[in-house]
Amino acid sequence: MPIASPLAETTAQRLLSDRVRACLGPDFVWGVATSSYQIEGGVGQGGRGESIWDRFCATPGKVRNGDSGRIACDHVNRWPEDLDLIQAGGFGAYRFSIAWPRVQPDGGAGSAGWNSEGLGFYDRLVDGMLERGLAPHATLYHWDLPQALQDVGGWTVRETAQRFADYAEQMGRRLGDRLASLSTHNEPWCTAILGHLTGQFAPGWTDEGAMAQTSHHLLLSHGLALQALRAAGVSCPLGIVLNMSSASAASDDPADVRLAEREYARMVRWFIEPLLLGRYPPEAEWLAPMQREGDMALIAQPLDFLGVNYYTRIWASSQGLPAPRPHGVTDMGWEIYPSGLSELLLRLHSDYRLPPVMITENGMANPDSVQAGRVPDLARIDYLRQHLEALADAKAAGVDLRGYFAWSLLDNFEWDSGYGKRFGLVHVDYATQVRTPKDSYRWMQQNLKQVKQEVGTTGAS
Ligand code: IFM
Repeated sequence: MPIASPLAETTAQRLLSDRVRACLGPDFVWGVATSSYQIEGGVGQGGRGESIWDRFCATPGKVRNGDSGRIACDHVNRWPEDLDLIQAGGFGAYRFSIAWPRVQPDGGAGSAGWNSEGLGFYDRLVDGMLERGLAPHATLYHWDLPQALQDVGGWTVRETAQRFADYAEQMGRRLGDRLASLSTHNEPWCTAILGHLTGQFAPGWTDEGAMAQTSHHLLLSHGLALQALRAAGVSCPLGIVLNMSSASAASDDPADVRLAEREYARMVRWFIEPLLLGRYPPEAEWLAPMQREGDMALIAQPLDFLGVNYYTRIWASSQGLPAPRPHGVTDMGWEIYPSGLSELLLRLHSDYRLPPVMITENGMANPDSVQAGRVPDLARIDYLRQHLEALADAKAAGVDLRGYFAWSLLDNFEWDSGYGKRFGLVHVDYATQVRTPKDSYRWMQQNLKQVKQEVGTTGAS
């Protein structure tokens, strides 16, 4: 699909600097990311089972406007057009997720078995990427648990971890030889905290014990899945995606410093230390999930890569003082804090022996609209540019950074915010499903064109 690049000159002048391009090329993976429930639609069709998000959305008061993923971006039907957009943007990779209830409608809780229509959809999607020269990076769980598993306890019961490993193995056998990477979970923090403590996300629980048990079972399911995938001979790189933030204390006051460390332990260390060190951080012993002997060793399977999703920082003020926010906030109300990305990566790099890292999500919500055929989302261009600069800083300082995926390819269903927040590089008119590339898409397209030309002239592969 030909997509012209009429970028305004002012915007074009703000392309990535030579330093950043040099640092993030030539083998760097440039991609865009989405997730199944947020874009696919096709709910209740093609043998797909019910997911916890279908149920949550149907519960009055849970999602803004009563929105749901029933149609979303109609990606189940429009995927060829969406892959064309990724290719035309100059990206080399696509991070997507598999809807568990589409391929195994009851998650293994009953006798439904595997859904050939759902499996066929992902076969075609992956082949479609390969035909367009896009590297497929799949995630197995981006929050759409089969409702049938929720009905028997969901992530609070240990059995679900084994169900997940069975599902992982099946998908690995089916797609593994065509994937560039396979991640088990996306942002287990969100499933545990937002799904089981604050109730903001499906399944909408507000129970601290359930939250702790869920986080343990998510990690356990990751370890069991990696074991099963490797035993089945799946050879693509295997990893997990964590959402992480740097933490800033509002002042040198020990109370602020302690608070920053506590929040960082709860968000970052609680998940990464079981994975990399085989134990929970002692500072977070307030959470005491039930575990069995050997669980921690199971969780700490070798990782081929770590996916990091970064959006904003943690601001810690024991006095409740607001963050200064010199770069402003996004439409989600999240502070824009680009240097937090390099601060986070450098801290991880100094605290642990990290596997290769990919930034698997980064982006912003902006109140975008189509104006005379264009979407002038200059704020997003600034956001991307500043975060890519921070990324180059971290890479230059020694972090083994392999790739960057912008969140998101398309405007999509933003969970409890429904369709009220737009994260896409491409605008979606939900009434007509018309896709309009935003200026940020064209900006990325120009940068990637330049990166490719430079690679061509240096002869790098
Ligand atoms: O839309 C979400 C995505 O599903 C997970 N990471 C954060 C994004 C923005 O909120």
